[in-house]
Amino acid sequence: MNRPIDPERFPQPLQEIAAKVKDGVRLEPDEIETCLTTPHVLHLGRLADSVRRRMHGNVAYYNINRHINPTNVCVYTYNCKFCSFAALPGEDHAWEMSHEDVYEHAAKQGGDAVTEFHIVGGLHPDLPLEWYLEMMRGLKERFPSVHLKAFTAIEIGWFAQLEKMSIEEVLLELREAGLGSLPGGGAEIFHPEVREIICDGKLDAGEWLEVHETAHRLGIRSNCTMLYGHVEREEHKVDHFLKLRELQDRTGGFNAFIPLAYHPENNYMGLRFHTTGTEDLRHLATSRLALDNIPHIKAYWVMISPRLAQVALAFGADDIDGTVVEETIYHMAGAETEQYVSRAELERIVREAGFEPVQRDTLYNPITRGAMRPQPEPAAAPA
Ligand code: V47
Repeated sequence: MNRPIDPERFPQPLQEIAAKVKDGVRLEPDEIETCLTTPHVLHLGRLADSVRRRMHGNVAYYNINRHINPTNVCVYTYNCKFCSFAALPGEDHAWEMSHEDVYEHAAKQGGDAVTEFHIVGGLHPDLPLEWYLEMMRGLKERFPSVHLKAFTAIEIGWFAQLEKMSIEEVLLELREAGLGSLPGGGAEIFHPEVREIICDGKLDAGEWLEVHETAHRLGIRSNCTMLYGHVEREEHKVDHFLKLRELQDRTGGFNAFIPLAYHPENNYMGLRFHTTGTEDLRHLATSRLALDNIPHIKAYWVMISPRLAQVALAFGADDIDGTVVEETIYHMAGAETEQYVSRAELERIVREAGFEPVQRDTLYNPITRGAMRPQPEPAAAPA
């Protein structure tokens, strides 16, 4: 049930924001900053929940997916200080799958009917674009109905650089080989003050946004992310939200936003703290309020645990990602969550939190098992 908001019942710093949320008015930068810093997390959650219910009612989405990381060899191993996944060629923890390894990995799904392969990897210095095209064609041949959500903007930029091609040419070749959509990784924090510290030399904000804008123009949908909980300040995150919101106003091509909580183990950042539960909930709720034009906010259970993902459904999130099966990026960075959660368990988690689980495909079409279920209207961009 979506109870009406009464702004007067909110603590002072949130009253004007509550009035705007009630009327569906877009938040200004200073108001987004207030959301990011408020100690009144439950009140903030209440506001995010009212927006989430307006957009999606009582539905919470999940999918049956499988992560595949063909290689972790990456030329940016020393640039991306926060990354615990990457390795230089020849290092003990470096791996490179063959095409056959990828297909074998893809087939190890267990009993569930997978609808998505989420494929990302390092920037390998010796694997040409053709290697990836062949891999995609091979996957499509073996698993024709599975959506390939593959390659972050950073990988797309790397293919373009390696092959001396434009971003558009790379995307067209990948689409021809079976690419369905782009995942949201690699965005980190757009602001150059932060990028210089955590990922100097990597694709900058303009280039990341250009990859996604080009994809959207070609009709390829994508997700977007923000990595928080390290050296960034509030104004950097506000800037990040505004850049995503502005691109979405122009293209409408983002499906989901995923706030990513920094994990500190096994990397060169020199930070020791994990984010806290309230910090995670505040970022999820702020995302729902700030990104009024992005339809879905994902609480990625691998990162914040299935327990907190349940709570997140009442703090603005409407999606908990999927079965995942085998995750490396967060587990190499110290995540203590499971590698796999079954469909039955995802549904139990959602139901127990008071929401209605709906299995979706990558593009958020409900997967009907039995009666047809209508897709909720996407949120209209505010006037
Ligand atoms: O780009 C890397 C982040 C991202 C760490 O699109 C780290 O549906 C925290 O983008 N601590 C990859 N974060 C994951 C990602 C993603 C995940 C789930 C769903 C989707 C989607 C996308 O993970 C990287 C980087 O931003 N990351 N290292 C770390 N130590």
